[in-house]
Amino acid sequence: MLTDKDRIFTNIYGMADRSLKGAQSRGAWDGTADIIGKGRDWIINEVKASGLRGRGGAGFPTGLKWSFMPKESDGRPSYLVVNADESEPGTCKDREIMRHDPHLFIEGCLIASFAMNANTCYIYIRGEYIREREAMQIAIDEAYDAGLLGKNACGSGWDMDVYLHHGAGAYICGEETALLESLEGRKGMPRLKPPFPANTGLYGAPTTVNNVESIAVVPTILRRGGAWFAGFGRENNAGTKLFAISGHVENPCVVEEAMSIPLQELLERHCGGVRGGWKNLKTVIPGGSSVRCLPHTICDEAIMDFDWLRGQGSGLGTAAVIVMDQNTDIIKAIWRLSKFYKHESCGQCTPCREGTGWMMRVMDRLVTGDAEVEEIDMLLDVTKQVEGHTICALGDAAAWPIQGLIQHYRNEIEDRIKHKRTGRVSAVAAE
Ligand code: L3W
Ligand code: SF4
Repeated sequence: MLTDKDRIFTNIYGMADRSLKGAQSRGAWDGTADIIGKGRDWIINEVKASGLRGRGGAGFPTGLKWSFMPKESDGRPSYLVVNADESEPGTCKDREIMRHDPHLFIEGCLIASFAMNANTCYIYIRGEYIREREAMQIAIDEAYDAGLLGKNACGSGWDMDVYLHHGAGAYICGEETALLESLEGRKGMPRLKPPFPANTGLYGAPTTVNNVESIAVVPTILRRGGAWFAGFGRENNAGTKLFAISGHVENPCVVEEAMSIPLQELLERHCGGVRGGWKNLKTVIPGGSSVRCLPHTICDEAIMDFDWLRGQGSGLGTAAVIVMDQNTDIIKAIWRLSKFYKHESCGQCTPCREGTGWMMRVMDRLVTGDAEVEEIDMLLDVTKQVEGHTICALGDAAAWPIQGLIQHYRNEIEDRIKHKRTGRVSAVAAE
């Protein structure tokens, strides 16, 4: 259980002053030049020791990712690119950092850029985040005016520039290589990996792409020590974590908690519990929309971390916890996600381009009950044809929610088809 003194984001609800002065009074930019003075290897080793895993969805170890960057330049520049294109349905944690604690994030950009030998950092911010980009630009300007960015940033001897780039509203630009394409001025379409960005990234140069939260926690980790951060959560699932909880809870919120907190405790401590009580819970999508849902029986024991949720066939993803109570039409909820993924597919690979359309059209029929029972297995088969057969993770993301629906709620789908035949379709499904 996290106490206030353990929290990294002390202004997540925007109650305090987010300006440079306010941020400094809460500890931001404290001893930054000294941290940089300890050198690249020290920073990367400390981030490795913290156990920090990427907060954008995949959970790749951050220190390890940084260590892939070349130590010496081969003539090409190195870049840090921060993925602030937060578009995963249900996810709004990076938004709160950028709105209310932008200086911690910018300080993290400086330290991470130094650690990776990058003099330039691009922040790719979601196009719809207009207030957030205003807050970020004000904070960046304040940091330049105070000598914290630019030439000899913070008096550290390191030159570093930060540029804020506005996205234009495509979900796929949150995929790291589509983001790089978009940043280069092209249509946001994922690239084949390998090569990974650490070898060939922005403008063909070594690049690390990190999520906003991954970068924003770094200054505090380095001030308090990697071992401090590693002390929260479980082995391989360390640290504090922002959870964005939405749906059928009394008080939806974004909250920083220790990794591996039980789901029930998370909802009851911070959200006033499930609407109508824990017994009224039907299902939870624990990690943004791109993972399989957990039925009530599993929610009773659920631990909110990468490995536990992966072990259940789901995932922590972006830690956007979408709660649905017994009144929810789960078929319709997953149908809506199918529509989203079909719309957001960039269309360059066949299983995703054709498969998302197929899946959505079958879901169209399942949601109204106008399908044959055999189509459930056919749909499952289509999801398996898409999963693992595409250039980027969007194909998997479209397949997994449907697989979760069929795995846990097949009876409900069959009932709807049978009831439709007998003229008894629920009011919700018929809307
Ligand atoms: C060098 C290797 N680098 C992996 C790097 C790679 C990337 C990171 C993770 O994200 C997730 C999905 C959803 N040498 C490397 C290497 N890397 N092996 O590590 O890579 P990967 O491929 O595991 O995942 P990914 O494709 O980057 C997919 C989640 O993202 N998701 C969520 C999207 C939305 C948001 C948001 O709104 N904030 O993030 C959508 O699918 O959970 O697991 O940097 O280069 N050998
Ligand atoms: Fe584009 Fe979908 Fe292929 Fe990703 S999986 S590259 S979104 S068509």
